[in-house]
Amino acid sequence: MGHYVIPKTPRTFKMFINGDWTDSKTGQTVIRLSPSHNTPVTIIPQGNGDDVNMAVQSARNALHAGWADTPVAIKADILYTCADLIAKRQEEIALLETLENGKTIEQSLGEVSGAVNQWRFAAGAGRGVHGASHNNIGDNLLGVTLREPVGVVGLITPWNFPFFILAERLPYILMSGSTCVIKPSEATSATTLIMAEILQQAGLPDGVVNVITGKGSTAGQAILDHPDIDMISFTGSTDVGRKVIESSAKNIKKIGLELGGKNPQVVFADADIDAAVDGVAFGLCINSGQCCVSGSRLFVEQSIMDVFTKKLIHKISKLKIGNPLDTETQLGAITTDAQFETIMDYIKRGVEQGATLLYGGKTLTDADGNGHYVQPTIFGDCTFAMDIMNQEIFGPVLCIMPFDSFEDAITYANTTEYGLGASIWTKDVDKALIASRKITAGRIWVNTTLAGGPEMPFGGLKQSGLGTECGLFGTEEYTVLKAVHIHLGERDAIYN
Ligand code: TXE
Repeated sequence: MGHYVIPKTPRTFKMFINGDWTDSKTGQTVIRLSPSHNTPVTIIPQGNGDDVNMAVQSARNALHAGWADTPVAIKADILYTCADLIAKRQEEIALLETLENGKTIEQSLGEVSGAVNQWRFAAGAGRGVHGASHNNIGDNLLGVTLREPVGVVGLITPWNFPFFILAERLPYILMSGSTCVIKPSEATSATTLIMAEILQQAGLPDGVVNVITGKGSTAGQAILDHPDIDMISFTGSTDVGRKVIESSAKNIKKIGLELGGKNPQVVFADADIDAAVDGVAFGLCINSGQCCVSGSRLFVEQSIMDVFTKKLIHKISKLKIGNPLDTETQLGAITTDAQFETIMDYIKRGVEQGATLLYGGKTLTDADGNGHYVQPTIFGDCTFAMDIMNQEIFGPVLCIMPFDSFEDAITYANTTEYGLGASIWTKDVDKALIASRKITAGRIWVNTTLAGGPEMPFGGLKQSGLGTECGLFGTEEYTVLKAVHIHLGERDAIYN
């Protein structure tokens, strides 16, 4: 057992608007219980449309007051200071993340380090964003493209990786010169408010970043409906993603979406089986399966199906599930009651629709009856008609299906409306590269899974999203392009 403990009293937070720490206009708050311990851990203001209006106004003012025109070197210095401050507060941020989210403390610590890496990378990468010149469009015409900030961004984030997903977007938004209003998930708002404290301490001008906490249906929807927001960056469910698209119809705002996934793991018979077993187990169990790029469908070449399944079950049966504050724990709690019920409902439907439950399927609590834990669960005899095979479950539930040929493996991997991630396990370089080309997914891994860093861009294909985050594209995402046409020398009259 590590040294992490639940604080005796819940921590109270305020929202952040125009550099001020404030309650919501209605004064309402919500107490967040740790999903692992059933104990109050944070008290968060419940903002709504009035608070959103103030935040949008302050983001608009800050844009015109000079953030857009601040030299990138100054912006980058603020981001580097943020990175240092995040690193200093790593333990505090990780503890809050685990208390609100239920993920293991080891994972939270790793995500805070990953966030530091993102803030540092974005600071440097964002300085290189530039337009181009066109010197070949005519003797007397020179073209120049200008990249400009998109403007005020509404950033809506989910509960599965609250601090890390923020770090994949916010520093890039800031380097673009845009300003923003953030609405974190109502279940996990604390670490976003800590990020606002850090930004203020690092010298970010008032109003550039504002954080409104509250429900998706009120505060979130008010952001979507606001006529003075230029772009929505949304990460969450496909259903709310559709609402974001609808909201764009009102004022034609730009949108960036990262939505669900039903990601294939494809294991060929020539793969390093033990490495693939470990990768498949990790892809299934990370964040208790509440991960958009979880490997939730496994396609295994028929000749190794039995041995692979046995080894996989053996591996996941050894994983330690329980109190996420214990540094030995490998699977923490399911974050929300609603998500817990969704997962258990899918498991029930899997059995009802004829899949064979090969392992797991049970729920666990601690000795006091607290906590929503779900055993990693494996289903065999799956068909594409089953709900568990074609819908995002967002829990540690894996569907296995054998394949006979390379062509079948590709067809099966692509039999989904989603296109977020895919992993391919083989020692044959041709198979690996051809499969990488043929599988439709924004992120592909070969002989590994969920590896990466801020240098690599990502985005969802098909119904998994729109736009590209991180890498050298991460800042461009939050810009617009303007084309300037410059006439050189004397201009011939068109009308004589
Ligand atoms: O997501 P929501 P939920 C998937 C996953 C999960 C399902 C439901 O399959 O089971 O979504 O999770 C805000 N206007 N993912 O219900 O509701 C909300 O407050 C504006 C995949 O929690 O989409 C939160 O801040 N905003 C995913 C954010 O949207 C609204 C991560 C996400 O919540 C809103 C999370 C509205 N009308 C869930 N309604 C991923 N891609 O990683 C809600 N929100």
